[in-house]
Amino acid sequence: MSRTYIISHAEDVDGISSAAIALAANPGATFKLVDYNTFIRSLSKVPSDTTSLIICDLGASSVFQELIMKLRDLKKQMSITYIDHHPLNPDQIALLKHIGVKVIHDPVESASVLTYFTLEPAGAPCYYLPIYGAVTDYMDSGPKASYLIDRVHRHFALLESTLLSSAVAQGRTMRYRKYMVRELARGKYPHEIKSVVRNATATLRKDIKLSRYVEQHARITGNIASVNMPRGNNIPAGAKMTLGRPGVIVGIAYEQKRRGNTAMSLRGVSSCPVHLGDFIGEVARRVGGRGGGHRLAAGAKIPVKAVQTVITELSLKLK
Ligand SMILES: [Mn+2]
Repeated sequence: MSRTYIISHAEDVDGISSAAIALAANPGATFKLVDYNTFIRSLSKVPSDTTSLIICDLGASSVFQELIMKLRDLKKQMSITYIDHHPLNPDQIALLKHIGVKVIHDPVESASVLTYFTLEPAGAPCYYLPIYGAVTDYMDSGPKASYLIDRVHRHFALLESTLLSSAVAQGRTMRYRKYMVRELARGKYPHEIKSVVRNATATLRKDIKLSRYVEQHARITGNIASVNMPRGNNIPAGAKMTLGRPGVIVGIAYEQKRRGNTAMSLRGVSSCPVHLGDFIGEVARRVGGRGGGHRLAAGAKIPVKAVQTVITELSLKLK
C-alpha cells in the first residue's frame, strides 16, 4: 500500500496552500506543518512505512548538510519530492538530485504554484489554491502564477487570498492551521472555512493597533527601522509597518521568545541592495540561530543578545 507523508511550512499561506494542494492530490495522506526550527527534527519522525515523502516551501540552505544526511537515509525506504523556491545554489540542487531526490525549484514562483504544477490535483477550487500562496508571498507575477491568475476572477482570488493570510495571522495554533489545510484540500474556499472571516477581521483591528505601536516605538539605525514587539503580535506585519519612515530601506521586527531566543522578521523595500534571506541565514548561523528567506522578506530565530549584531552588520552593508 502506498502511504504519502507531506511536510510543509506552517508559518504562512504559501506553506499552508502547498500542504492543501499536496493533500488534495493525495487524499488520505498524512501531513505535518513545521517551521525552519522544527523542519530537520520532523524528518526523524517520518513513519517508516511511508512510500512517498513530499516536502514543500521549506528553505534549507542554512541546514543543508543536516538535510542531505536525513534525506539520504529516508531515500532508502521512500521516494522524496522536494518542492521549494527559497535560495538553493546549483551545487545543492545537484547534490539533492544525486542522492535520488526529485527537486522542483524555482525562485520566481511560490511553493504553492510549484506544488500545483508538480502534483496537478483536480477540481475547480484546487485551481485557486496556488494563487493564495503566490499572492501572499508577493510572487503572483511569476510566469506560472500569471498563467493561473489570468484564468480566474481576479478580485475574488485576491480577496480570498488576503482573507486567508489575515486569518492565518490570527489563528496561530497548529490545530487551527491543520484544520485549514484539511478544509482547503476538500475544496472549501477560505471564506467558507469556519472562523476565517471573523479571524481576518480581528487581524485588521489588531493591525491598526500594531501600526500605532510601531509608529511610537520604532528605532532608526542608518537606513534600518527596528522595533521590539510585545508578545503575540504578527512580527512580519510589524517589520513591514516600519518601512513607512522616510529613508528606511529595511524594517526589522522582533519578539522575545522563551529560553533567551528571539523571533525576527526582516522586510526590505524593492531598492534594497542586500539579499535579506542570504544575509540573515549567514548571520544566524554564526550566532547559533537559524534563519533564511527571500531577497526582501526573511526571518530568523536567534539569541536575544544577537539582535544588535544583526542591526549593526546590516546597517554597515546598507551604507
Ligand atoms: Mn513560500
